[in-house]
Amino acid sequence: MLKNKYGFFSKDGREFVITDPKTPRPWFNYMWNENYAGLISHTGGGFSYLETPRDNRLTRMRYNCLPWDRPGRYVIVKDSESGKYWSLSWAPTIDKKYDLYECHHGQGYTTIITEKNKIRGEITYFVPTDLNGEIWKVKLTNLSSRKRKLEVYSFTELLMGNALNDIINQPNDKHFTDIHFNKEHETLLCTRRYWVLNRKVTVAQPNIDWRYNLLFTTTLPVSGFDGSLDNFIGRWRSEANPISVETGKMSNTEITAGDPIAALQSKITLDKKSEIEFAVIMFVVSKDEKNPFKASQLKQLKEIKTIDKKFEAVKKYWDDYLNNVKVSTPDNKFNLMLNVWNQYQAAVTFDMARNSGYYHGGLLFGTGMRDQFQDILGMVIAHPERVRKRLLNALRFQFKDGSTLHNFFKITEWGEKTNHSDTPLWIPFGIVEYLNESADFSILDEVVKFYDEGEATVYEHLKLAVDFAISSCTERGLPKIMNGDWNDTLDHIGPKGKGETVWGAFFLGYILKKSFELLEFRNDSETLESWKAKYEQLRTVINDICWDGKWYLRAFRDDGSEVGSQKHKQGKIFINSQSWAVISELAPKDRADSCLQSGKKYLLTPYGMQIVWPAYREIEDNTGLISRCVPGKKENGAVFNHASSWFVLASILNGDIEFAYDVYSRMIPLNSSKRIDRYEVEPYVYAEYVTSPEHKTENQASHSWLTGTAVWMYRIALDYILGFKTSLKGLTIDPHIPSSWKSFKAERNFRGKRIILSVENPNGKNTGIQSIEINGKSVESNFINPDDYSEKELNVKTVLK
Ligand code: IFM
Repeated sequence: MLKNKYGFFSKDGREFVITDPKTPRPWFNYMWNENYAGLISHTGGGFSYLETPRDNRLTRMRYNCLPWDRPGRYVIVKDSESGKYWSLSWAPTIDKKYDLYECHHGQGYTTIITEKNKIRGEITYFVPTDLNGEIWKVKLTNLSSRKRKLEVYSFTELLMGNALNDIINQPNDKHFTDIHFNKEHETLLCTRRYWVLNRKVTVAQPNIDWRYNLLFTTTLPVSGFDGSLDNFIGRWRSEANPISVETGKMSNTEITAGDPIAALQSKITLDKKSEIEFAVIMFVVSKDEKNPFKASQLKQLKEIKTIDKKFEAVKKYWDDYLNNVKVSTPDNKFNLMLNVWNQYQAAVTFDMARNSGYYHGGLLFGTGMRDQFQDILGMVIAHPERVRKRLLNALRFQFKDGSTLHNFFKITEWGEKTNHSDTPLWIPFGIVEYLNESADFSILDEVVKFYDEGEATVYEHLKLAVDFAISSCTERGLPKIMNGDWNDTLDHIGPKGKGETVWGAFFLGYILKKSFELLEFRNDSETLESWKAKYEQLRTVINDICWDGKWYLRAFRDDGSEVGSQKHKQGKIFINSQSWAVISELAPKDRADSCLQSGKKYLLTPYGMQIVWPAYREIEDNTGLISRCVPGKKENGAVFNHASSWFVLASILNGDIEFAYDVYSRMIPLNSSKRIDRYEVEPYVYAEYVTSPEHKTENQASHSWLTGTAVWMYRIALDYILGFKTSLKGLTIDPHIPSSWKSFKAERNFRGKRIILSVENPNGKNTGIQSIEINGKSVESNFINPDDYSEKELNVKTVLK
């Protein structure tokens, strides 16, 4: 069984079950559909929002105060006879000892099971596929042999509007709240009479309405309610001991001002050994709906069978999603990640970007353009139609000169132009990957408006992005770094506009090369010729001036001084220049060998590859934030998993497959988190970084869930290790596996077909196909064009030589 001291993976891998609530940090999960989303911790913490966590936050979560992971979505049960009360999610009444505590984080739902005072509680939180809201389905079982009188308190602290404004202007913000109890429907109807949709922090107050009503209800008969946080909790108390729960008396306050809470009380009696099922439902409807109760078909929604159906639909959605890829290799942990958690995390990053998590408060970033065009890599296999929509939407944030906003916010459609040099180049990356998967070339002729003025086809948007990057090179032909590149913290290398990025040169080369197949397909020979020439020019300039003897430099400052050289005291070697030298195919073989060898020598840690070595210990104003960050963490020398995954890819491409797999395996969360009290964060998903040996908190991880690592680890495994390499024309089967694997099987959907691959490796090889058979017939090439086959399933059998 795959486990650690706080929990284990269920047998089918679909759940991580936490058995001790006192985890080192709150361990989160997500529940969401295309519009409505929430994060949910193993103690019921987390917040919900509609469309965007900054401008349309529905419930509160406090980031900068103790106790952490508060507030949340709580159901407190009270024994009316003894007066004892406890939470069905352990928090907020955490001082109580439970006979059983289990939190099951699954895909799109979290179930917390507790036993306390001879009452078993099972609470399942989920967001239905077809509701702008969430459901907390509860089952209570009386385990005792006497009748029990219980009170049930369901509550969540509301925000309803702009979460940034809630932090900076709450004392004024609270004069616009409205919460009323509708007796007929036993439902709290909650709203706010204004909405701050400012693009930045400003004293200007817009004169507009929050467009929604939020409904909070339960399927149980309601015996009391509260819309006032102050009255429900009471003076000098907290969620852990609300006065209303303690006294059993709800104040039935409807508010027209004040801090809002949605709290309902119900009273139930449970015969001995009997059980009851009920649900708490929270959702939003547009104020355009004159009768929100009718619009939401509340009556039907409140039926348990409707709720069960909605939960089944969530489960089916995830069964279908995960079914797109199935693997069975000799490495259980690899299988578990690929079959469930890595695929799932890729779906989370697709929808949450870097914008809503325990480590991403949802106030600052919105959706990053660079992140967005990578985050499609997972979802594109399961739902290319969603990716199509996403690409078309994101392209609206490009300018007519080919440059882009760096990030954008939904609803306000505002973002910042930060002039990071790499950002526009992720546009072609995402479009080509979409085409590789879907072969939907029609997208190229869609017309999309620019953020400033005018419009162009998707194909033109793509070319403009590349041409903008080419035109942003210095006289000697390297890309200007401008305000940074993929590494956000190399942000003061070129303030005068002369500094150059060596990684950016490799990346530009990679994007050019990646586009050649498309240019050929479009018969765009003029562009092809000029981009090929640029690619060759990059090869020359990079190899003339960016080689440091044993590895490639990272950048040149405005004054021409180097970054990332063996001459330096700190920041001698940066990972990305080495890995992308290989990925871009711009390094000659001897240099590819040497730079990867150097990476291996200086950057390898027990948890993966560190991003730079040695970490900066002295501040370098002319390098950037990297040198102000503590050594060993974040971009300053951590095992930055996203970058580490690229080193794995480079090692595969350069033929060092045993090493590549070794690093891949070190990075798998269950391996890097072996010392879980040190590692701290969720062991079922990748974290952005793991502290390297350069800091005394070595192995502590942070920023779990929302990282580009998710899609890259997924696709490196699928495309390169298992060997399903997609291209515009089809699929090439080319595995790169550890020699210890005697065989493996893997399946993936591709352009309407199921490709079922089984690989035998009798001679303990890493790669190289000896023979290949498709549906019983031997074939010459390992390239598959699915259109050549009428069958739905392609059984591909191969042997490594
Ligand atoms: O590349 C960035 C990413 O866009 C956001 N997280 C940090 C990365 C490295 O700086």
